[in-house]
Amino acid sequence: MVAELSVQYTDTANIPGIDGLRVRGDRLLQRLDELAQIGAIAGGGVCRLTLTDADKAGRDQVVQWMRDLGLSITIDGIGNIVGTWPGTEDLPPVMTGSHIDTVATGGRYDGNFGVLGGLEVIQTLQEAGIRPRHPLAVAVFTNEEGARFHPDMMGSMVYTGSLSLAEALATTTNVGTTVEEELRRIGYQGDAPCGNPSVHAFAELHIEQGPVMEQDSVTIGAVTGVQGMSWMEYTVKGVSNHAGTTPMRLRHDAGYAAMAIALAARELTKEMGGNQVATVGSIRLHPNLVNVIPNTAVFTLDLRNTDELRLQEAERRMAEKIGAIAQAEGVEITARPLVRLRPVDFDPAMIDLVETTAQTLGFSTKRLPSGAGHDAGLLAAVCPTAMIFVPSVHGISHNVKEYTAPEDLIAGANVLLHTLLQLAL
Ligand code: HGY
Ligand code: MN
Ligand code: MN
Repeated sequence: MVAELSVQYTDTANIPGIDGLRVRGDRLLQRLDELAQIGAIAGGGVCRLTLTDADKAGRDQVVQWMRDLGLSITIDGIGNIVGTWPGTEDLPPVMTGSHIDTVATGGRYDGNFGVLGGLEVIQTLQEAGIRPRHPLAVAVFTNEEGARFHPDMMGSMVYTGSLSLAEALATTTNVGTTVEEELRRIGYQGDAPCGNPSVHAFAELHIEQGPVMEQDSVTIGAVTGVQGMSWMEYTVKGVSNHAGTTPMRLRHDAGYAAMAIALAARELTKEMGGNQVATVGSIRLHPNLVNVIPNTAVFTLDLRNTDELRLQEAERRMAEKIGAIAQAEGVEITARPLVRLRPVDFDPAMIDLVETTAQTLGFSTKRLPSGAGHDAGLLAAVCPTAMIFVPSVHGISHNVKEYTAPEDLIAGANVLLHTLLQLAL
């Protein structure tokens, strides 16, 4: 889906004192390090699952930094935090930001880099005495990861109106708590309206989380869009029996069926080729005992593709494979959709802006789609949107070993600074 919107922006090259402006890289790295201490886990990673105490502590820290910058802070009904620095004119804000919730084995840059990069840009402009016409806003979207409560990008879905607040608040985990209960518990259920935002343009700074930029030795990614994703949860019902006495021909093994489906998903990616990906990331067996044939398996299947028709084909072919496996093993399989997002194409003028801004600053660039989901994928429906990528070492992410070189982080923040300036001046 190409955003029908397009954006005008100011060429700032001839504005005195602008083109030499750079962020304070040391301060950005310092904040990244400080935020990473909240929910720190062994190996240098971070566990700040959404709406947990660690997420609250991270939110409190970012809100404090926003207060220190004198931003006006709003919190909406799903807990999205927006810190705004007023412009010289009462115009729709130019927005940046991302998320600070992480997966359980997360790195310190995924999401956090986009939020702290936005704060660094505002502080740099404040210190330079440059106040743009448009307000500048930094958003912290709730539950981008979707690791504890599905779907992912929940906060930006509600912010842009593609998921109702009521539906999001009622979402439960498999241990019974709801999003609303957890938001209240950590004190982040706000009253700012959500669902119909007025944003001039949105640019998200993020690590690539994949190997492409490193392979091509590129510093800045001008992201063309976000691939589509389909998350399903399957529940397999079989028959528990003795692992030793039950002949194979009499088994209805829920665990075997689930794992056969995982194998079939891998086979499907080989059959389809291209950039079709498939992941069975979580699986629970019951009774989960060494000598009992499982009667229940609950697992998730994450399918993604940059092409909507290919993603639909993958979904269709997996449904056929699952039906055949269920019939052969004599088990019952029910499916629960968790999230379904079509591929998104970013506004061409915004992609051009990121690319030319990075090249003007002297950085190598590459255009590429995002393999990961992002809040920008939702903002693209309501305003001209872009993403700025920096490389991930060895393409690792959602892993404590996630790492991006400091010079690349600072390069990305400087591209964000000048991209936002051209949109907001
Ligand atoms: O799953 C994703 O791509 C994102 O990290 N939520
Ligand atoms: Mn992210
Ligand atoms: Mn992530």
